[in-house]
Amino acid sequence: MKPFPLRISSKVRQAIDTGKPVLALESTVITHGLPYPQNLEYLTDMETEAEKQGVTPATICVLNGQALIGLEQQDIDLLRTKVTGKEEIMKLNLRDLGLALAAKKSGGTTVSATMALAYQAGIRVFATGGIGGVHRGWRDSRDISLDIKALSVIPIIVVCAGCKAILDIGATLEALETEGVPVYGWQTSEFPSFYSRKSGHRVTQINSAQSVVQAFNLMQALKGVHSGMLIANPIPAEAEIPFEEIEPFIQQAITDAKSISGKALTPYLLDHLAKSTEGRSVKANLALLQNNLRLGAELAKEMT
Ligand code: PSU
Ligand code: MN
Repeated sequence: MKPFPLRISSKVRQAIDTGKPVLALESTVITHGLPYPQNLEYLTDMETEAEKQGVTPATICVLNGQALIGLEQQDIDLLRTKVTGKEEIMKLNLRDLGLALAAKKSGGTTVSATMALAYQAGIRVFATGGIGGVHRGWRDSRDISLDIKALSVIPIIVVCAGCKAILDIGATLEALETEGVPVYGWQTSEFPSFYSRKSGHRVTQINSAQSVVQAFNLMQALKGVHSGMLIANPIPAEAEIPFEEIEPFIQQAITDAKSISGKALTPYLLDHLAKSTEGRSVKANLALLQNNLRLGAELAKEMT
């Protein structure tokens, strides 16, 4: 079997070859998670911040049928034209990757797709905003993100700010347990809920990068186990939107989303929140992304 084709950027290639820390970043947050132009600002800010933290950033996406690990300037320019709405850009999860390449499509990669591609490239740490999970109303819709499955079969450490409060957080944590995914709270014993530091759900606390990497390596040493690991890093206190404040906006978004399902749901809800909170949710989103990048960088450095 031929290996899945990847195009690794020159900077990422060099870092991998010389054993320097590399941090994977996803791109659905750029194509479908944040509004324009904040999404493009995020892209450049993140790349700069990663370098500042001493890691090589590997933003992962699919452009014109090529799976990219790390972006060159021309890729950033191309992504820019695509997200300004001039061309079609898809939301690609893990199961979409084969056809996306075969049919020469372009798309942002979700957590599941980014994990798969990062693993192919030999990257072991990945920072995102929030993972997908079990949607509220899952009893009827059965909407459970492929991110959960990916975390159970791809050995990568994923740093997130918890799962979005638009989900059923308790059910998401239960699903992660069923799938054998270790979930740890970064210096907290409460699972954060993306915009808020709290959720009312308990997790095991972990306090140092060394403990994370040791625990991860020991899990990998268990024969037959290939699960990833989820590190939940609460949003910085100054950027937080308290649970009680954001909840009514979420309720409204879910009510208005009645006719929306499948892949379109998460982007719809995020967009709804951005509008109803007058940009406050976007600000919080950017703050937690940056915070996760810093922790991801620390873990990537510990890993090497
Ligand atoms: N978190 C954000 N914005 C996003 C997402 C997460 O702040 O856009 C994306 C991630 O890429 C995640 C995906 O993997 O949403 C989950 O989508 P779904 O619920 O359709 O599986
Ligand atoms: Mn879904």
